[in-house]
Amino acid sequence: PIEKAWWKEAVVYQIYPASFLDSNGDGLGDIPGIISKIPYIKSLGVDTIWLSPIFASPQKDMGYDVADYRSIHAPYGTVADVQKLIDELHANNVRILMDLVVNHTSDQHAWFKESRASRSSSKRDWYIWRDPKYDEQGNRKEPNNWKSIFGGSAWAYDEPTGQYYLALFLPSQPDLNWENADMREEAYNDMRFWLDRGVDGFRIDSMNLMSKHPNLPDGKVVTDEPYQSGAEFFASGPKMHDYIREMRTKVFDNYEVMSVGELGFTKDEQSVSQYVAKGRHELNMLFTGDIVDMDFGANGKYERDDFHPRKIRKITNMWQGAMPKFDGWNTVYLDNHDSGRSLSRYASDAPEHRSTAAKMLATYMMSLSGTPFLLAGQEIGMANLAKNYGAEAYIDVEGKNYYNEVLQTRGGDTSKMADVLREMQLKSRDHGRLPMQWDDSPNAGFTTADSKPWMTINKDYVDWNVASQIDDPESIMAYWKRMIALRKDYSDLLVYGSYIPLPETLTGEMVLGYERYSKTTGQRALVLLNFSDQEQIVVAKEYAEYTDSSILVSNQEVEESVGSEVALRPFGAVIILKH
Ligand code: ISL
Repeated sequence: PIEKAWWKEAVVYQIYPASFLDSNGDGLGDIPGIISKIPYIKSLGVDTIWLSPIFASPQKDMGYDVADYRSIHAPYGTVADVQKLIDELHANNVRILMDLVVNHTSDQHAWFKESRASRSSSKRDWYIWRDPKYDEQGNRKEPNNWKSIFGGSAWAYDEPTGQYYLALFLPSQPDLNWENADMREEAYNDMRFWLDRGVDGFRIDSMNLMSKHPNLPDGKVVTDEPYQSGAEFFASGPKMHDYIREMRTKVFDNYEVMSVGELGFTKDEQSVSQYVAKGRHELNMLFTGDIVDMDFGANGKYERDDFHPRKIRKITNMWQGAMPKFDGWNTVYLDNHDSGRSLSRYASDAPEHRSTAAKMLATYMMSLSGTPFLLAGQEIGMANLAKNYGAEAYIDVEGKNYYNEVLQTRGGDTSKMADVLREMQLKSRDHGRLPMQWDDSPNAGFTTADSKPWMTINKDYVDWNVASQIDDPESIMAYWKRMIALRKDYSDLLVYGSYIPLPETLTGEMVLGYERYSKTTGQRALVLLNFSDQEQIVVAKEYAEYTDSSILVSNQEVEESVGSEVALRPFGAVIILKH
């Protein structure tokens, strides 16, 4: 049987600090705002929060560009405020994960300022500097053809010292050189700084980009664009596992740390297993990106590719099946601050379906093996900005860069951008960062009525907000609370039980179905999730053993006892427990 652990049973609530609650009317969420909502967080039944970065930062990438790991972005509060947050969470038995962004820093970090000061700086080698190349005409060129994840070259030229530095995200986010042992030690000290203050763990940003291929070779040419991905040479590089093990033995093992690595580009079972297989002594769990990429095109995020339930079946079956093979553990999530809301992309935010669809997704997340992470707002069915918002509503750098790149190729003609806007309406990172909708007062109770929120507030807050759901037993929020409680009550089955996929031939292509089984308790459950806006009938003949079983939970009206057929209404979900 799977070894039990608190971090396997945890239910994590992701808070995007800028967007949770503004306590001082400056239009930006803050730490005191989060502290004031601890009773609310607790009432949901979640027991851990993950805070996206709150550190001192010029905010070129919303804090994923850290200028000082030991101080707090002033509008969010102070280190003392964060200490109070940690202590009050702990007093309520809620743990806290911080976002650890150590693949890169801000160019405003003292380390980088020193590094760029001169070629002979003692910190020169803390970042990745290379001489220019020159073409036949003698024009200066980047050291290789890698493309930045946010567009353009992955190299930025530093005029005064005549070299390029590597920056896989923005030019203002230079990549650290993990080969340098002094740099690693300083990063470990910063981690200890927060662990000593009681932080319970880290979500490690862009974790598998920390080790690059030492020769930084050109990426494989697959497009006719000037820059190519190059990810094969910067993701899960040769020293990746050495670094994680060192971080573990030197830092994490001295505390009770929960570690969650963000894995980009690495998708195959074999490579993934190396990060979390028991016995490797590396990470507790991972975010593999495939679940938030299901409607991305083959050539990039903003290329059209419709979601189909077959995709979630494939990814779910793959990871639920893989982890037990190597005694690994994973996360379960559908939303984060880098994506559109799953409700709008994989289910439906149409008024007639919204509540049922949000509950169906909750049923999915709470009935799988792995540690669930929900993004604040999921519990009230927050959705993407609607189609009638124009380009100006989108402010995130990734989407904006892409929009402007395409706009340029279309001669700056904004009337030709409808296709791009359509994709942004589904996938822009802004949707995951919309301010929390607390009530139906002006500015949704996120900030004072007369202040200007940092980010568009979705007009649908009038109908979809915390206040309108908190006392309604039929609400999405009530359903989430029930699901979270069920997961705890049935942890042998829902957290630790085995996962048995149901074939598409049995469920039909629009329904995701699986069984959970606990050897320890003998409990068995059938989970059926309708990912379509049509009624679906699942003939569960082969599962006749369910005939006299009862409905553990459902988002639709169902009989206490089912026969050999289960009728799922649009976006219907049901968990049937065999006694
Ligand atoms: O956001 C993405 C696609 O839209 C991803 O490619 C994302 O950039 C990647 O998963 C890494 O994300 C993390 O690091 C970035 C930061 O911008 C993201 O917010 C963060 O989650 C750089 O620190």
